[in-house]
Amino acid sequence: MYKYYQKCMSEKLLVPDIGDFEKVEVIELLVKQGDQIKVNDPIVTIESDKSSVEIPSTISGLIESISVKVGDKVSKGDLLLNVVSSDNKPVTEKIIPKDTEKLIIEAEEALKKNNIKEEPAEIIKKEKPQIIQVVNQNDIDPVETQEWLESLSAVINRDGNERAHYLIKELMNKAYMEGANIPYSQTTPYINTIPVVEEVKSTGDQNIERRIRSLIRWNAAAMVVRANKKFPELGGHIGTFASAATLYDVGMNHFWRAKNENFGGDLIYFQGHCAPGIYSRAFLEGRLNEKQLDNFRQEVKPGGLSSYPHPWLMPDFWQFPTVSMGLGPMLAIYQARFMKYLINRGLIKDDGRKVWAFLGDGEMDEPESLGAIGLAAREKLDNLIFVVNCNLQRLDGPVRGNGKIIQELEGIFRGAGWNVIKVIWGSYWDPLLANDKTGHLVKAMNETVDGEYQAMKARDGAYVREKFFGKFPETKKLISNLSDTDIWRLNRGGHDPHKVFAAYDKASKNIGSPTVIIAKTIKGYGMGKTGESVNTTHQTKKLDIDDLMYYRDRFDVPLTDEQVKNIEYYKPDENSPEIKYIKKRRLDLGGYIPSRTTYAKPILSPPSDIFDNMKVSTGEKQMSTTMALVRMLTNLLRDKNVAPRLVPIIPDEARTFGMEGFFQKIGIYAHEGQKYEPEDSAQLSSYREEKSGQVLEEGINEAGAMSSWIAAGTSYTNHDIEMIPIYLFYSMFGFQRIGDLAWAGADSQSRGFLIGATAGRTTLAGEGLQHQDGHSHLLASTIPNCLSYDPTFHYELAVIFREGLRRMHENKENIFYYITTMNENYSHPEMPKDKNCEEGILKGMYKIKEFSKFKKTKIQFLGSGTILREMIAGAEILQNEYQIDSEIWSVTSFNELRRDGMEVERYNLLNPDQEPKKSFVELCLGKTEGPIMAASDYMRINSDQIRPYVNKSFYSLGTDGFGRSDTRKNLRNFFEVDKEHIVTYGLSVLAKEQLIASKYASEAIKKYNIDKNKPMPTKL
Ligand SMILES: Cc1ncc(C[n+]2csc(CCOP(=O)(O)OP(=O)(O)O)c2C)c(N)n1
Ligand SMILES: [Mg+2]
Repeated sequence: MYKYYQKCMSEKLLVPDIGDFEKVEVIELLVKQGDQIKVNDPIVTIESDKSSVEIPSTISGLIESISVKVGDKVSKGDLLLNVVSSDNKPVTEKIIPKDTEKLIIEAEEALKKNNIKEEPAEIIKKEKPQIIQVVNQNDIDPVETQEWLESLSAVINRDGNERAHYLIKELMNKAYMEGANIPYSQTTPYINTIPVVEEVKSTGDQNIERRIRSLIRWNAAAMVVRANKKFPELGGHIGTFASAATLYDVGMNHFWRAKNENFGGDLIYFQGHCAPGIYSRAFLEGRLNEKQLDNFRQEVKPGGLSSYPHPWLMPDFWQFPTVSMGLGPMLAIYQARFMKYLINRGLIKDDGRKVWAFLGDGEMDEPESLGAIGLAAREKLDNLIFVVNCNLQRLDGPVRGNGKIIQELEGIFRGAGWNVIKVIWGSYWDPLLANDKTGHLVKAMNETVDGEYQAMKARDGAYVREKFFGKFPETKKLISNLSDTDIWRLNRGGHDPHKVFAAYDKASKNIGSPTVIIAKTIKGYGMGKTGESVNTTHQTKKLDIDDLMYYRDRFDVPLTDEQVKNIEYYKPDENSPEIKYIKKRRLDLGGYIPSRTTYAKPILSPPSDIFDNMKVSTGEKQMSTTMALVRMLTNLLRDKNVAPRLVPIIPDEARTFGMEGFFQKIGIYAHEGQKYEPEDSAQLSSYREEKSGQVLEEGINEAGAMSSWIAAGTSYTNHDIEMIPIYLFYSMFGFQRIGDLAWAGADSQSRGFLIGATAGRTTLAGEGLQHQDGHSHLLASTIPNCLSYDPTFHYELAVIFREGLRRMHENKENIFYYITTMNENYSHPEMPKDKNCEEGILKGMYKIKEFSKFKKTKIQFLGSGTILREMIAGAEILQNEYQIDSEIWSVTSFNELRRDGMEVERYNLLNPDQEPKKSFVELCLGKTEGPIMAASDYMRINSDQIRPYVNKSFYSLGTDGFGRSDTRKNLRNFFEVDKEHIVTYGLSVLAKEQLIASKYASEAIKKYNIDKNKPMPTKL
């Protein structure tokens, strides 16, 4: 830490090391003479052209005098304040930040003093004994091998597995030191991870649980078949849940605790295609009725059930949207991480809640599924459990026909540092494995590929006898006394409630790492010849009568043939042991799951004066809207309601956005704190990591940052605490990169801010094609509950942001904001005094300026973002050089204007007999004079959106085409949105409207060297 005070009558607080900056402006004094201050109280805010930072006090005491005023330029070492210290301890001498060079010199001196001679260590060349190494795998001394194995067994029996593991590790280390080539294996044999003797037994009533599970299976399948019988176009899936029923049931009956007044609740990410199974259970639990089941996938009329988990459509039921595969795993990881963040920041209590995510084995091929598993291990997320349902099939065919998905996943997860539990074989295999003295059964298991495993379950016992056990005489012998039916009964681990229970139990108790349970199942389990383990299982949504009969018999569902033919649901009486049991289990676990509730208190919006400094002109001072935003966030961190709830999320761009001041001020979240002294520890903006840090610095990981944003934006329901996530991304790498996550965030009803920083195709000058964003507003417009704004001036930003806080976090509206901010520095005017200005900013447009000297010819200019400034400049030229008047409108949101326009238009069409309503665009422009010209730093279609709502000639300019690096001036010329093009096109438009002669435009084309033959920028 920096300390800058010197011994004297009073203490002096000096400007600390502020990095590379000199003569930085003081923009705010946060204290006054006579104030009592404490260590860390902010004293002044200083601002360079890139960022603003508060300087905290390092002394407690009474301010005797202040030596700086707003507008002063200060550098390191300048005097800020004199303070009469209230510290009792004697004032120390000036403490100088650690000087690395000095430390090195001292260390070298010490070395010399101790006379340590740096002599080369004696290299002892050991003669390697000349032994003949047998390269092949054959055992050259089986007796010796047996002795080693017996010793190991003795250790396991006497001292347990841990000790055996330790000894093996030591042996391997020793062999490595001696130069042996240690075989590296990420995988273990193709058998269950938990040995039979260590399996914790379920206390549940297995018979009753099986009956319940059978009914859930039946009703789930019936729901899909009935819906498709009625409307074959509806679709649906039976095979996925059929393979996963046991995996869900064991969790529901024994592990997953619901949210209630005493407990925050476990969070379960259900695999999207399993939705029918989850509804089916809710039906037995009495949460859904038959009518609702019959409306599966028919949501337009109220009361239908959504095809997949969609919180937007079933807001009291589903918590997490998962059906876009790959998003669930990632969202679950960041959810678990955010839970720890809230705990470590002291915002929620640690009551051992877990996040469970159910995933398909095919889904694991999505890069996102595995993309964040390293983070989960690094952050020691032992509150996270993945269950990968390995039914060996995806939609078209096998997941890994030629390999083994379970082994592959084991290696990947173990390599990443996860606790891996494989649940491959069911209990019927236990005696066979116990009798496998020669190891040939395990060998056959290891060597059989998934394509074969799948094919076996599509056939019968005789086929398995021949193809699998027939591989070796030893395995053939093992099953010589089993019938084909017995062989067929040999079950897979994921269908065995005992094995699943043991795995869940172990996963729940694991400490220090996330757990993945990799369970082997059969796709379409029980569906018979049409649907079980065949390549078409995934698409099967109809079962014929024979299949239905087979399904009923297989699971002993008590329905008559007639009832089966009618595909009736089956729900036992309320007083039946099954219904009583299912309800009791959930009651004991705190309530029903899934369920979406919220008890979060609103966050009171900050008083409007917190933004008052953004409503006055910045005068000479130039700044970008990105910087204005950071200034605003710094102000917000002074509001006691808002400050603790802000979650700034950054994917490694804090310095680009001038946010490095936040590192010291609120710290970077790091679950282990900071184990090192940062290189820049002496500086004001030092990289400070802390267990209770507030900033989520995600590294170069937009998808991860977005997942954090969703976790924080839904904290009001998942943790009953309203948080305010603000994810600042490099505009192009935001919406475009994470579009599907943004959609999931919207479905999840996330509340918060997305900031597309350094935005605009021509405003982010040097970076080029892949950086310059000219379309993110269009992407944002595709999301119905996303409000997007492209402000130009700091007061617009302040008004929009405050309204966002009010609507989302005080009013609890399920909307979110996308705001673009830019990195072009300019001065910002005072907010217009017009009382309707704020309303206009929020609705999308307001008049910002008018040139009306000549009262002859007029044009309406509509501009957004930095291009608004080009318009103002162009309008000035038109006024001064061509005597053309204009009105200039700042359009903060074409998207919002279009939404309003659509709604009003629809109303008018539906109410032909009523007085037509006016859209906001029409209210603004209806009575104005002259044609309209709109422009933004985005594609023309951005402003074209309001074209239908103006009954005048409308022209638009924009930045259609690929970006490229150059200066802003050249880029705006290239895309034809600079003031010269605005003047020229303006004149041309007026000529076309026959308001002026065409010669003016022709002259302007020459004057400004506009090349008529240059192709459209979209073609360049
Ligand atoms: C991102 C994405 N791509 C494609 C799909 C379409 N789709 C739905 S299920 C499925 C196969 C799923 O296989 P798997 O993950 O193994 O799940 P299983 O049904 O076998 O449990 C596919 C391709 C989707 N839902 N999401
Ligand atoms: Mg699968």
